[in-house]
Amino acid sequence: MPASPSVSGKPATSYDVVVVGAGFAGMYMLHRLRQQGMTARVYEQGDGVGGTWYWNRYPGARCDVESMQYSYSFSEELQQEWDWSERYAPQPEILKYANHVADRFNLRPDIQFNTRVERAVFDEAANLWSVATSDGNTVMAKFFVLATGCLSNAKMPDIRGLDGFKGKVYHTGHWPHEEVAFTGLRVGVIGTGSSAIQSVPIIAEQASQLTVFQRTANFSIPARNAELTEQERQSFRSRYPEIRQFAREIARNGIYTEMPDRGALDDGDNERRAKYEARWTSGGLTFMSVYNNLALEQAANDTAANFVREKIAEIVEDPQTAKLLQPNNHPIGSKRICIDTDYFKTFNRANVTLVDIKSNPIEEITENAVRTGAKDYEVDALVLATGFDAMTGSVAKIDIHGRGGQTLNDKWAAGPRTYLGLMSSGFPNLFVITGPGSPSVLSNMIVSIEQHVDWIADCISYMRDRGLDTMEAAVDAEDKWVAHVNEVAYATLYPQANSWYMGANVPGKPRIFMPYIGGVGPYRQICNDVAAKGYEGFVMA
Ligand code: N01
Repeated sequence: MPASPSVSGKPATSYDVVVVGAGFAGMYMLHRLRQQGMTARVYEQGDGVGGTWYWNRYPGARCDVESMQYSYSFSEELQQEWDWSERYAPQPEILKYANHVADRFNLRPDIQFNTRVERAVFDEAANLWSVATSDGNTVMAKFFVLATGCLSNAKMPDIRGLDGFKGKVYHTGHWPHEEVAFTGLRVGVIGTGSSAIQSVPIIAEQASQLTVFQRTANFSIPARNAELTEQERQSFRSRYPEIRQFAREIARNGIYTEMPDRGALDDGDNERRAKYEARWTSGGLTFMSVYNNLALEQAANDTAANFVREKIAEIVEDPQTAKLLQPNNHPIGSKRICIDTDYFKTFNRANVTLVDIKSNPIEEITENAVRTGAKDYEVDALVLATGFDAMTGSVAKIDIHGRGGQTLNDKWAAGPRTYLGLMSSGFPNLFVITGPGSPSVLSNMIVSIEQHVDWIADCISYMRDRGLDTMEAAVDAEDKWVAHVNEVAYATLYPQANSWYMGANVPGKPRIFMPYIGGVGPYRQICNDVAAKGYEGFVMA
């Protein structure tokens, strides 16, 4: 066996498990491990818990999954006692919740903040991970768990001159902690994904002039956010057992909702329109659940896409702007559908301009303007709502060496390869929470996080009980899983879009559909079956 590279010569402290990230995944992982009497160290690069909700503090940031469902279910007391104020929780409230969880379960003593994990090397002689952190320390751990998040590596656009811009530049995924005041400023927003769609209406109210630079128009459904009444909260809480079970086992995306029993073309025009209208009025992500074939058949999808395009034309007063805002290059839902509060209406404001950078791309950013082929747009501040190097970006930032010194980045050079999205062969005892090849971003993240954490915790306990040292994905099981993930993805319309699901938003990134689209219920069943069969497809020693 070739010797593994060593990380540093310093004496190491030892833990059963090292976890990277103190977002919702890392926090629950720590809680479960401690319940099992294991020692764990969580490293978090921010100075607080909350992950996504720690970093994404842009105006209007809120979760697009309803608050009563976008919450932990592992503690009955927690879910009964926490009061969500609105149908969709705003970022500060979700962050407060994350902090509450950290305090309630006394997690902080085992979390080291302001520390990045930089390198991790599997020591084949000792069957231990050697983990080097940005504070210059190295620790050893039997298990190494990546709770690094799927949308945590903010992507700066590669635009000439950006560094020379004299005004302030903000990325939505890296927003300052202090209040950002746009009052009286000319602001440019680059990008029109979920982050822009949430922030544009708020920035428009503050800025003297807002220019939105759009490359690709996006489908968005009204959120219909509202305060929750105590009665609504109570009604939800009393039904939690049924709601949580449905979300875990039946709903494809981990969200409790009515399940469609027919396809879009099974209804006549009037009936179909009435159903879309009802979902448009009730608002939210479940718009795509009106019919059971919207993600599968182009003709069915067109009916929903046309409905939304018509709505945009109704809302936006200037016909040319309306046309530009109507998505026309991907099936509805094949990019993560957005939900908004008054996004399209914002373009009726006198101080808001939409610039089509598809036909006139941004050429450069000057000291005080965004320059397209057509003209210079003067701005005092720039908001980059340009998204993330999704799913693999934060994993790739850690220099991970598995068996034989192979790096995970080398292994994943042509796209991520995992078995069940949980492990990658050649990297023993390394687990990824909501990794590529699992439902993750196609689901209510907290449902998927809890499922993975429980599975990993049970697996670690199984190994401990049997005195096993290592576990890793078998190559053939991994190959079959990768093929299966691809097969189910290509049976849908999803791969048609240039989405971050496909890695298409990062130049040079392999074009692979990364999440598993088979649905959280079937996926959970597969994972449970694998465990019940003594972790079939994994090699344990
Ligand atoms: O990022 P995105 P996001 N020049 O990648 C454009 C979750 N989320 O932060 O489509 C010009 O969706 C890019 O254009 P194009 C949610 O899962 C959830 O908005 O590549 N433009 C696109 O318009 C979401 O899907 C919530 O042509 C450039 C935009 O920037 C995910 O996070 C809220 C460019 C990026 O859109 C990511 O959303 C927010 C360039 N060089 C986010 N580079 C909720 O829960 C990129 N763009 C509500």
